[in-house]
This record gives sequence, structure tokens and C-alpha cells, in this order.
Amino acid sequence: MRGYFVVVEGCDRSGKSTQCERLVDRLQSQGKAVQLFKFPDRTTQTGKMIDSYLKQSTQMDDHAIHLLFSANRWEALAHMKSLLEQGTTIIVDRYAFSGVCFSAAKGLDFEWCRQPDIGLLTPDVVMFLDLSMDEAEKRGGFGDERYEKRDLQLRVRQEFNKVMDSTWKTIDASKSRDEVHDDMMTVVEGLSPNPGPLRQDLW
Ligand code: DGP
Ligand code: NA
Ligand code: NA
Repeated sequence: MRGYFVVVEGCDRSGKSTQCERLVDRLQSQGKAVQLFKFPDRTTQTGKMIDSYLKQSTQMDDHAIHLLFSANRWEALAHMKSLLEQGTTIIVDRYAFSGVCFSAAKGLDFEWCRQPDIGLLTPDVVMFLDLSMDEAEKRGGFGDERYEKRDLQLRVRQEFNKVMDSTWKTIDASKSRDEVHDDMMTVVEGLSPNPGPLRQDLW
């Protein structure tokens, strides 16, 4: 049987990266074949350009950086697909939804933003780690990266509302770390035992 393709999305400071790592560790400790992916993957050639943009060391046109973020996902497609086909589950920290929502929040056309990701793999489930902006700021505030600002994050949150559909599960990220972890495990354990063939009809 193929592996599951699980995406975790949310605004900055929602605890995504920590929870993704915990989820992978827990599933691996149960003997399951699981691998973590994170977008943007800052280690590749496109990832290095994205990293420099996010750290505000370089400027780039909004459309150009949008296409680079998408290219960064396309680069990983063949690897993700082969793992899934071999039966490995992949937990993915951010995906094309962040891609569309961050760029649309900056003012780019929503439909234009969706085009470059057409044809990427479709996740079996998207978990949305939902945290209010006040809670996020209580967690020590945002960092210094380009998008870590309250007004932009609020707009990103509104864009997420537009892309959510029935494959999304909202997780209350204001709960304790253990409770959030348990809620995420419940979602993974509830995935269909027969997920069907891999699809590439994201939108
Ligand atoms: P992270 O490494 O998960 O903290 O993500 C870095 C930042 O980049 C974060 O503010 C979210 C944003 N981001 C992630 N993916 C994309 C994307 O595809 N497009 C745009 N414009 N921003 C993205
Ligand atoms: Na960040
Ligand atoms: Na993160």
C-alpha cells in the first residue's frame, strides 16, 4: 500500500515545525515508514535564494519569488512521489497552500498565484494549526523574517479560509503541546485504510 501524504499548514508561530517533528518521531517509534519534508526547503539552489529573500538580504519581485517558492516544491515532487509509492508516509511542513496564501496576502491575484502549483501531488489530509494572532504574539512575538508581521499574518489567515475544503482538519493550536500532538495523531490514525491512487489535482 502507498504511504499517506499529510500536510501541516498554519500561520507563523503556530507550532507547526515542532509538531511535525513530534508526529514523525511518534509514528517512526511505532515502526512506521515516515519521512519529514519542509517547504521552503532552504538547502537547494532555489531554497538558498528563498532563504536570502526571507532574511531580507536580497530584494525580489513578488511574482518572481512566488515562482521560486513553487519551483522549490516542484524540485521535491519526484522524491515525494517515489517515497509514497514505496509505502512511506510523508509529513509536510507547509505546502502550496502557504504558497498561495502568503503571496495573495501580499496583494498578488489569487487565481494567478494558484497556477504554478497546478499538477503537484494532492495531500490526503491538511491539518491546519489554528492559533489567534494574540496567542501567537504571547508566544514571544514574531522573528525578524520578512513575513513575520501582524498585519500580513492576519491577511494570510483570511486567505487560508479561502483555500480550506473538506480535506482540511482544523487543530486548536492554543492547547498544550501534548494535546495538540494527540489531536494530530487522532487525525492520522483516522485516515482511510485504502487511500486510493495518488492524485495530482491540487486545484
Ligand atoms: P518557515 O520556514 O516555515 O517559517 O517559512 C518561511 C516563511 O515563508 C513563512 O513566513 C511562510 C513563508 N512561505 C512559505 N511558503 C511560501 C510560499 O510558497 N510563498 C510565499 N510567498 N511565502 C511562503
Ligand atoms: Na517563519
Ligand atoms: Na515553521
